[in-house]
Amino acid sequence: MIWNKEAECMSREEMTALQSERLVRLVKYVYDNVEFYRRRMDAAGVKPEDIHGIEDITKLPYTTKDDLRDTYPFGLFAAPHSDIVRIHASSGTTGKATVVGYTAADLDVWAECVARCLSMAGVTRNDIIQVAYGYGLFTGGLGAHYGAERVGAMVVPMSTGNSKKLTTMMVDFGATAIACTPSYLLHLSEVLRDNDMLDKIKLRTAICGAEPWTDKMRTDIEGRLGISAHDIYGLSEIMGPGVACDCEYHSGLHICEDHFYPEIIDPKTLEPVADGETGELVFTTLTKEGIPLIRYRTKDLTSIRRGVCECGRTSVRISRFSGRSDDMLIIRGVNVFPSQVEAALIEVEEVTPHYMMIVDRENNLDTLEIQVEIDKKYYTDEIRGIERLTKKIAGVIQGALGINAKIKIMGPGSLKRSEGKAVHVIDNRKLI
Ligand code: DLL
Repeated sequence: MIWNKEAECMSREEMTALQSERLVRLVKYVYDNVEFYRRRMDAAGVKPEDIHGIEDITKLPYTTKDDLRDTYPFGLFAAPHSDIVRIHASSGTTGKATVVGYTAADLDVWAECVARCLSMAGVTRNDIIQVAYGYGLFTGGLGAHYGAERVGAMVVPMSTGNSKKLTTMMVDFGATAIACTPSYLLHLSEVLRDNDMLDKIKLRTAICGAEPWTDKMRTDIEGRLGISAHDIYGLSEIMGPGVACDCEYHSGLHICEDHFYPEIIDPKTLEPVADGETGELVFTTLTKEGIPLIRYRTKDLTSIRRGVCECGRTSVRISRFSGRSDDMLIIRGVNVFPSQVEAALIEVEEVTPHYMMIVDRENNLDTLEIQVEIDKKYYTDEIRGIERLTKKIAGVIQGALGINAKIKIMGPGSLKRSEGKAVHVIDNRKLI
């Protein structure tokens, strides 16, 4: 195990002192290097000299995903482009992605944080780990990859997709660990079972995240595969996977709080809530150079717990996530906003703005159907015309969301109109 005891088992006083020192440095850094923050802080009447320690954090303004979108692509970068060595991106609320940049030092911190999380899941240099998060702009693949290399494990960079190949290699290589989404791991357990391979695997531990899941689902996965499964959390804006993870006691996710300072607020009043109460998680990146964020509203709902864990770590813990305060969906590990579908459909002349997204789960894989209402002008019951239009819309949606959706063309006026706020999503997935 690589336990960074110095960071993970600090006394509260030491941690507060470290966070305070880092916050003071961060605030000066962003004020000097990011015009957006200089303006925001000026507008809020707060200067770097007003921040003396972590207790002053509430004087600082919040940052949101919209701020990233409005400054697309690089407006919030604090380091010069010549110092940025990697870019990642995730879905924005409409057409534009939110883009994040890392300096070499940021990548080093990231690998360290993921390595801490993998160590919580019991991964060591003796493990063979299949990384089955997507590699590419999504942070999951490369994030888990470099963390696993930092631990010294043997990394198999599978990425997502080919379950047959993955399960065959799992057996042939004797993989002992896997990093992937929990729903995909459930699916893999079925592929293994259907191919009589369950008793041939050497899997011991799994590091699952990037989408909501439950303790019941964890114990289900553990029972089916005879492994221990761990919950890893993160978001690209803050870093990627590795912001927090749960240890063998599964009593909350330990935050790497020497790098990410957490607050829980009421999403309506924006006031802090008491420990143990559910609210929106907010992070300040204490050490990031590429794109440091102050009081970033994650929209993820959770509660915070303090006190020493049975494992010995002293870091603040968050509970399993109970949802989001916005309408973001996670479909096959990909973040999807209904507004992205809306923005994409506007480009298709033949359809009206009425649409419905139906999300479901078949064999533990998410499915998305989008019902789209055709404009009266273009309505025809000619099959070939409908097929052509279906294909066209599927292409537009794939381009906008990055995932395939089944498109169902509906006749004019056939989608139910809502009397209040329009309902665009039916999510039939039941988190067991
Ligand atoms: O999902 C990073 C990641 C990759 C985390 C691999 C864990 C493993 P984004 O694509 O930016 O980044 O999506 C971030 O996903 O705000 C949550 O809503 C959700 N999410 C991530 N991990 C968990 C989790 C990656 N363990 C968004 N439980 C976040 C529940 C999660 N939701």
